[in-house]
Amino acid sequence: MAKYTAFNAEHAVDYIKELVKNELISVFPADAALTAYEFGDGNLNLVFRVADQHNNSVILKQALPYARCVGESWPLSLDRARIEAEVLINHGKLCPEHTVAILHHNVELALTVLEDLGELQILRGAQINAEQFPLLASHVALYLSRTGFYNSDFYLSAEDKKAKVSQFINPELCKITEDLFFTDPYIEHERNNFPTELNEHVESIRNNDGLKLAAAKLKAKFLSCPQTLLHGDMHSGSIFVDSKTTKMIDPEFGFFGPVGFDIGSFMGNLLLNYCAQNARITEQAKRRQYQTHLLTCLQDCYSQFEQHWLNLASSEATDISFANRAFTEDYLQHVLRDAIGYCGAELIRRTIGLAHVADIDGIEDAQARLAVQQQTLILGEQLMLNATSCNNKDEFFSLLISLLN
Ligand code: SR1
Ligand code: MG
Repeated sequence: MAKYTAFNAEHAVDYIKELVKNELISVFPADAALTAYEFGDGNLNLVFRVADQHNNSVILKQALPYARCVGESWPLSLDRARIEAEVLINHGKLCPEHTVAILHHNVELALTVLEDLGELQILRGAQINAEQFPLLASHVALYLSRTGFYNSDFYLSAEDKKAKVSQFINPELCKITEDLFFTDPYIEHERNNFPTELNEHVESIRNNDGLKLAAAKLKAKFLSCPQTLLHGDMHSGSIFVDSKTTKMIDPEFGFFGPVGFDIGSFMGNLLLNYCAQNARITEQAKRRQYQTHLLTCLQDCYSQFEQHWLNLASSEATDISFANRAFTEDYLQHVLRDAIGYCGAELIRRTIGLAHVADIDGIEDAQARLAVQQQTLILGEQLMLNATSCNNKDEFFSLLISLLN
C-alpha cells in the first residue's frame, strides 16, 4: 500500500509508467516516452498532464490534504478524491456521453487518472470570450436529469438509496458549500472578498431579514434533503465543451442533496456571465445577441431537464407512489423553486464571498466591474426573495426577464 505523498511531475511520470508496465491503462504503448507538467489552477488539487511522443495523454489529478487556494491552514480530507472517483463512476454509467471517463483510481494516494479533454475548452473561458454552444443546454439537461432521476427515490429502492447516501457522505466539502454559499455572505467574515465601494450594498444584504431567511431555508434544505447524488459544483469551470461535446468534470463536492442545487448553480453561472457581458461586449447589438443566447440556453436547459424528468417518471419510476403525474409535477415545482433560490445564492456568493468568477474579476475597468457586481447582487437577491412565489417555469422566465431589463 503506497503511503500518501504529494506528487511532482516526476512522480506523475513514474506512476503512469507503472500503470503502463502493468497494463492497467491502455492509452500509451509499452515504449511510451512520458513527460508531465502541472497546470492545475483550481481551488483544491494538483492536476498533471502526462503525455508521450505520439501525443497520447491522460490527466492525473491528486487531492492535497488542504485547500490549495488558501494553503495548509485550511486542512481538507483526502477522502474527497474517493468521492470524486465514485461519483464519476456512478454518473459515467448513467450518462457516459457527458461525464469525463475515469481510467484509474488510487485511494491511498488520493489520485485519479482521467481521459484528457485537452481538445475541448473550459466553458467559463469560452463564455468570457462570448463563444456559443448550441448543444450545451440539451447536454446539461440530459446529464442532470439522468443522473438525478436514477439516483432518486423515483428509481432506487429505499434500501439501495440509503446505502448510496452513506457511500457519498462528504462532510468537509459540504461544509465548504454550507459556509461559502449560505453563511459567509450574510455575516461579517474574513473569508469574504469585495471592494469597499460595495460596503453599503453588503451592509443592506446583512440587514435584510427576508433574504437571510431565504438563505437559511436554502441551507437547511442543502443540509437535510438527500434527494439525489449531486455533482455538487456545477459551475462553468466544471464543464468542458466544444460545438458537439459537453463533459462534466470535478464532482468532488458530490453528495446526496436537493435536486435543485446543481441546476441552480449552473443557471447562476450563466447569469454571472450574462451580467459580466454588460462590461465586456461594448457593441450593443452584439451584446444583446449573446445575452439572448445565454438566456435561451438557461430556459432550454431548465425546460428540457423538467421534460426529461417527467418522461423518466412516467416510464421508469419503480415505486408505485411516485409513478404518478400529479406527484411528479408537485415534486418538480419544489425543485424549480429550490433551483431559483440556489441560482440567486450563487450570484451573491460569487460576488462578495471567497470564491469569485473570472467572468467578473477579469473585467479591467474598475467602474464597469463595480456596476456588474451591483447587478449580480440585485439579481441574486431578487431571485432568492421571489423563488417560492414561482409556480412554474414560465413564471420563473418572466421574472428573470423583468429583472434583466
Ligand atoms: C475553497 S473551495 C472554493 C470554491 O471552489 C470550488 O470549486 C467550489 O465552488 C467552492 O465553493
Ligand atoms: Mg473544482
